Amino acid sequence: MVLLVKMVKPLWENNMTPMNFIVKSWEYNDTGILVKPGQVISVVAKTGATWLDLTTLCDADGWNSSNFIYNLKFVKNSKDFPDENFMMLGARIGSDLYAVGKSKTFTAKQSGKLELFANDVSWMRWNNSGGISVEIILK
Ligand SMILES: [Ca+2]
Repeated sequence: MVLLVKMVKPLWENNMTPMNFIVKSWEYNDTGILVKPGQVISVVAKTGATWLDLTTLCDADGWNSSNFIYNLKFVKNSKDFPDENFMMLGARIGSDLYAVGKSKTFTAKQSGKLELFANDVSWMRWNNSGGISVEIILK
């Protein structure tokens, strides 16, 4: 009898970076990367990459408006990052959020899966479309 044993290793032990990934604008995207506390992560959006918030085209830095509706407290506080632009690229590891925008290097505070998403009001992701290509580098 032959037993096949598959060794499962956390991704941080593998030499898998840089990794290309497309962040879909309407959901939290699981990159499949597990990180540990202290892990240094760089996320860089592809130059010129854009996505849409209904009809507003923007890049990974997102868009902002002085329109009072977008600045109502209950609207702002329903965003992942209340004080950051709509559609700014963000990262999440467990309960920790990291503002990314077009490019950011940050250090994980806890272990968990690395998720990427567009900063938006939780009930208004449905009108987002497109995805932004990013390069993820674990250091
Ligand atoms: Ca939206």
